[in-house]
Amino acid sequence: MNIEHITGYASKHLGPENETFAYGTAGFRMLASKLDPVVFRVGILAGLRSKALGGKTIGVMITASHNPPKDNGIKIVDPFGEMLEQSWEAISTKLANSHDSESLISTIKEIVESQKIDWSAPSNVVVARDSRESGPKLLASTIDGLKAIGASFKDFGQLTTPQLHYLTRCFNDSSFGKPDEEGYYEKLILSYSKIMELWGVTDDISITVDAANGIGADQILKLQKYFEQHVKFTLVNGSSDVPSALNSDCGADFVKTNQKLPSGIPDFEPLKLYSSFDGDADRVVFYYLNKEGTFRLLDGDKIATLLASFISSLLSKLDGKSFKLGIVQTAYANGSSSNYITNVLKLPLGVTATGVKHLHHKAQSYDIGVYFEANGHGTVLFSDNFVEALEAQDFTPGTEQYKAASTLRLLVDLINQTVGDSIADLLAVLVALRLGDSKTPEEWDSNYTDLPNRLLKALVKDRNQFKTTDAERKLVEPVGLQSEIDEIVAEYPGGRSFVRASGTEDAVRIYAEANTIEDTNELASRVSKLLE
Ligand code: NG1
Ligand code: ZN
Repeated sequence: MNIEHITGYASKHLGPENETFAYGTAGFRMLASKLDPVVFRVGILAGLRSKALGGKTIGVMITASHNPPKDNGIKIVDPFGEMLEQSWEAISTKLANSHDSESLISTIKEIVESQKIDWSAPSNVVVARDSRESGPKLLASTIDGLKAIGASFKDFGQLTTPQLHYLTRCFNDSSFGKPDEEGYYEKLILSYSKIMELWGVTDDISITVDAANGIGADQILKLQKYFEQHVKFTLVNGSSDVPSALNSDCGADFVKTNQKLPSGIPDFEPLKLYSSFDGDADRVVFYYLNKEGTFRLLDGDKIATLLASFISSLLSKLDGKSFKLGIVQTAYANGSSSNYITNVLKLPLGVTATGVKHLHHKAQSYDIGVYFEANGHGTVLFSDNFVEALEAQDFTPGTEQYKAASTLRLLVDLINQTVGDSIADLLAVLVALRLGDSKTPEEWDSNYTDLPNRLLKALVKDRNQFKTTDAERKLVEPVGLQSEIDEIVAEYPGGRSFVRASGTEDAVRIYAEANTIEDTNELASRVSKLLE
C-alpha cells in the first residue's frame, strides 16, 4: 500500500468535519455539492471490494434517479449485477465518514485486515453516470479514488443504471452477454424479435416514452435503430441536455406521485398506451385516458400482475412440469393488487421492506420471482434450475408446449436479470400485452381497481427515531405511535396506513389507503398530524 500516493489524492477530497453520511436504500444520495469527498471514498471502496473478491469486476453508478437536478448519488454494484452485499454497506459508511487523510488511511487498513484483502490482488471497476450536470466532476473524483489505490477501471460515460448493472455482470459472466453498450441492445432485440417470430407477429407496435429528460432519452434513440421494424418509439421529454428539465413535471415518479399526465405530451389520444421512465431509467409506469377522458395509471403493481399472469399462462402449457411462480411486493403495493394476486391469480405473495435488494433477495426464493415496487421499479427473476429445465425441454417444434417453453426461455434474456430496467420492462410489457389475455390498456386495467391511496412526506427532527417491524408496516418506535395510528385506521372501512423513515430523503413517509378518496385523504392527513 502506497500511503503517500493515497494521501496525495485524499488531500484534494477532504471531507467536512461535521457531516455524517450513510449508505442508504440506493447508496449515498444528497445535494451534489456535498458529494465530492463521498464519491472519492466510494472509488476507493469499489477498488477494495474488487480486490476482496480476487479481482472480480465491480460497478459504480453515479445517479440520483428520480430526485431533483441539484441532487446526485453514487452506488456500488456487485459482480453479478446485484446491489452491494449488505455487510459492505456499513464498511462504506465507515469509509465515507473517514474525513481526514489520517482516518482514511486507518479505515482502509482496517478494511484490508478485516476482509483479509491481498493488496497485490487485481482490482477492476466499471463506472458510468446519468445525464446530470454534476456527473462529470463527480466521476472525475470517483476516478481519483480508484487511481489512489491503483485500481484498473473502464469509464462507460453516460448509461442508464440497469445498463451499468448489465455490464458489470457481463464482465464477470461472459454467458450473460457482450460487455458493451451494443451487446445490451443486441440481447434485447434478439430475444424480442425471436418471441414475436415464434408467435407469427409481424405488425409494428407503437409506444410513447416520456424519458423524464434523462439518460433514457438518449438510449431510446439508440434502441430505435435496433427496433426499427418491431417497435415505433415516440420520444417525449427527451431533453437530456437540459439539466434543469430532469424529472421536472415529467417522468415515472411525477406521474405516480401526482397520479396525472406528465407535461410535454402534445396530443394525448384516448385508449392509447403511454409510458414514463425515471431519470436513470430503472423505473417505468404506464397510463392511458379512458373513454370518459379520465387518467388511468398502470403502475408497478399492475405491471407485476400483468407479467405474472402472462408467465403463469405459459407455465400452464408445460404439462407435466411444475414450477413455483411467486410475486414480491412492499407495503406500498395497493391493497387491491395484493388481493388480486392471492385470490384471483392464486399465486404466493411475499412482502419485504422497501428497497430493491430486499425484493430481489426474496424473489430468488421462487423458480420465477416477479418483483415490483408500486413506483415501477422491478423485474422478473428466473432461477438457474428453471432455465436449465427449459433448456433441456424436448417438446416438438410447432406445438403449444414448444412455443410456451421457448417464449419463457427468451423472456429470461429479454427481462434484465440484474435489476429493474425501464427499457427491458417496457418491452416485456409490450410482449405480454400482444400475446397474453389482456390486449388493451383498458383490459389490463380492468383486472382489478386500485384502492384510493395517498403518499405524504413529513419533515421531522430525527427520522432515525422511526423504527419499524413486519416489513415496515408497523412502528416499534417512537413508542406508542403505532397504537395511535391503529386507532385512527380502525375508523375507515378498507383503511390501511403506515409510517416509515425514507432511506433516500431526510423525511418520514406516510402511506394511506381506504375505500373512498375522501376517507383516504382524511386518513392520510390525520396520521400526518400525529407527526407534528
Ligand atoms: P425511500 O426513500 O426509502 O422511501 C424510495 C422509494 C423506494 C425505492 C427507493 C430507491 C417509495 C415510497 N420509496 O425509497 O421504493 O425506489 O426510493 O430509489 O417509492
Ligand atoms: Zn431510478
